[in-house]
Amino acid sequence: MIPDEQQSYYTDVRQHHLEPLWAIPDWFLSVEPLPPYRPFQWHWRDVYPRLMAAAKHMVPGQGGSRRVLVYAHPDLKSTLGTTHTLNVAMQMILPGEEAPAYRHTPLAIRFIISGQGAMTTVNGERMAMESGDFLLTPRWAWHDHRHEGEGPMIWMDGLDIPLTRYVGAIFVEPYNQPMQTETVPFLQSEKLFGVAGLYPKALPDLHAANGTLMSYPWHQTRQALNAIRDTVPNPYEGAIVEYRNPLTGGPVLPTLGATMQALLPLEQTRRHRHTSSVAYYAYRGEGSLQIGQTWHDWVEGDVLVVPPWHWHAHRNRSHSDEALLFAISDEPMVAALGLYREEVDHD
Ligand code: GTQ
Repeated sequence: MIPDEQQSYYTDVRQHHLEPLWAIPDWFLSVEPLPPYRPFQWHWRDVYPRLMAAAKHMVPGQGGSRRVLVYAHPDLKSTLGTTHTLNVAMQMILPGEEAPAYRHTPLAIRFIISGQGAMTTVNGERMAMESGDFLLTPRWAWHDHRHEGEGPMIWMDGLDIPLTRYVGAIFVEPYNQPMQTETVPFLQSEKLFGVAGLYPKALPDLHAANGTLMSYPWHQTRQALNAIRDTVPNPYEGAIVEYRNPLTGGPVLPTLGATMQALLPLEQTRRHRHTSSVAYYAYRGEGSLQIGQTWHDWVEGDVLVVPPWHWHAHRNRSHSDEALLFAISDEPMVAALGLYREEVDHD
C-alpha cells in the first residue's frame, strides 16, 4: 500500500474514535504495572504546623464539616489521591468542638495519633479515641466526632475516596440533627467481639449497632506485636500484624486494610513488591524506607507512599529503640478482584 493510503487509514479510524490496538504504545497493555505516580513522602514538620494553623481558618460545623488536611500526591492532582485508590488525611479537633453527623459511601479507617478525650460515634455506637487505637467507619455509616477533653486531638484518616469516585459511586447525606444520640452501651462492640476466639453465643439477639468490632485498642495491638515477634518473623516487614474482622477472619473493610509493624533496633528487611499501593505512617522511632533504589529517611509523623509494583524494604535507623509503622493499603480490594501479586527478593 502506498504511504498516503496508510496515513489516511489511521486518520480516518481515529476520526471515528477508534484506536488500532497494534498501534497503541506499550503503556496500554504493559508487561508490568506502570503506576502513573512516584513514591512520595510528607514530612511531619511540614504538616503539623499547618494542621494546627487550620484552627484559625475553620471550625467543624461552620463552613465545613471536618478540619482535615488531605495528603494530595503531586502526580495525582486530578483526583487529589494520596495513592490512585485511597486518601490519607490528617484531622484535628479542639476541646468543645463537634464535627457534625453525616454519612458517605467512601469508607474510612482512623488511626489515633495524639490527644485525649475525643470520641467518635458510628451508627449510634460511641467509641473512645486514644493514641494507637484503630477505628472503623464502614460505608454509608452515620458518623460524628466530639471532643470533651483537653488540648488538640489529632488522628489520621484513611478513605477510599478516589476508588469510590472512579467507580462512580460517591454519595453524601447529612444527618437530620447535628449529632447522633448514643443507641448502644459504651464499648459495646469491644465487649461483644473484642476477645479473640470468644464470641457471644446468642449473637442474633444481642443489640450490636454495627454487628462487628469497630475499635481496636492500642494495648491489644501492642500485645499482639510482642507475641508474634518471638514466633515467625516476616522477612519483608519485621513483626507485623494485620487488623482483621474477628467474625470472618477477613479484611476489616472491603477495600482498605491496615497493618502495624515493629522493627527492632537496626533491623533491615528484605525487599518485596506487590500490586497493592501502601501509605505508611511513622508512628514511633526513626527509620528508612527503600523504594526502588532510593532510601527515604523518616521520623515520627511522616507519611510515605509506595505505588504498586515498586520494590521496597524497611530499616530501623535507631541503635536502641524499636520503630513502629502503621500502614494502610488497598490490598483487600486488589485481592478481591483477583489481581493481588507479590514478588520477593531472595538475596
Ligand atoms: O472524619 O468524617 O478525612 O468525612 C474525610 C472525610 C474525614 C470524617 C476525612 C470525612 C472524615
